[in-house]
Amino acid sequence: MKTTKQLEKIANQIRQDIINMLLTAGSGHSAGPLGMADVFTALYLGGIAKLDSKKKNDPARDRVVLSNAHICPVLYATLAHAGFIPHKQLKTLRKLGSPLQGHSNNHYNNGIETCGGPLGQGISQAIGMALASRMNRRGTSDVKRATKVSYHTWCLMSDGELDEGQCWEAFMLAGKMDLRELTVFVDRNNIQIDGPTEDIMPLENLADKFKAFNWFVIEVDGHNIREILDAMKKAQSMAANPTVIICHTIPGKGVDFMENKYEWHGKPPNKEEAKIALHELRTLNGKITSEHQ
Ligand SMILES: Cc1ncc(C[n+]2csc(CCOP(=O)(O)OP(=O)(O)O)c2C)c(N)n1
Ligand SMILES: [Mg+2]
Repeated sequence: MKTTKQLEKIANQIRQDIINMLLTAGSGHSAGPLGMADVFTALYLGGIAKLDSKKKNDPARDRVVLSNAHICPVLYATLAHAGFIPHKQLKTLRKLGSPLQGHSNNHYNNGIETCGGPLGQGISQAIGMALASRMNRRGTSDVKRATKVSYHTWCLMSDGELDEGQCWEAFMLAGKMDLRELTVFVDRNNIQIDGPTEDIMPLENLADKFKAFNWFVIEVDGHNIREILDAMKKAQSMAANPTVIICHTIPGKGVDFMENKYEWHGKPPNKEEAKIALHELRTLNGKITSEHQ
């Protein structure tokens, strides 16, 4: 079991990997991946979710669905740190023939469960997986009679993604089915492709919206790994409702000139910018301390 401090250091290394990958690729998304590094670290390396690179085809493994698949650099870097893919593969991001394309896909038996890209669709896939978990356990298609769960499904979504109407149809179904086998992380970073979410399509009060759909809501500081892990534990032990963990994050986290700037939604750093970013992250790495050891 890793300490919080060790996890924080890994998250920082993942951020450095993201910068290097994007620089080499010459295209891709910066803000979302940097902002979600702590959540991905907690998810894959925090010891709560059943995700083990040695058991990547185990039917009882937990499922992860990346619905906002444009942030896949953070998924790839985390998979490397969790032993699912070789670290040196990261530099093939977006190259012809590489398993690591600009949006994630599941053709390579490397722990990635779904293809992504079209926002709003991953949540429906995740609900299908969560329902399948219940049916498998019971050996019945009567999902309402199920009592125990065989695996948990973790779905990652973004705030701009919630503008897709399909999400709300899916949330309604998960609420109706009391889908406790499902947890959604929403990257609440307040930006989307063209600007601040509240200017483009206001989402507030987001927590109340989910509650109205019969979801259990937890809000966390998306950069506090201890808080994220505690929320995951709570979500796993739910008796009835599906859980949403609203993760308040800073887009571009860790790189001063990228933080909170929607302009970094979909562009990579150039050479000079990458140098500054890496210097900042490396300096931070030396300073990481945590109250929760
Ligand atoms: C169905 C669909 N419509 C549009 C897009 C193009 N698109 C990609 S990312 C994005 C912005 C979504 O906002 P968010 O995920 O919150 O951005 P971030 O916080 O990661 O910068 C859009 C519109 C898409 N991938 N899928
Ligand atoms: Mg966003």
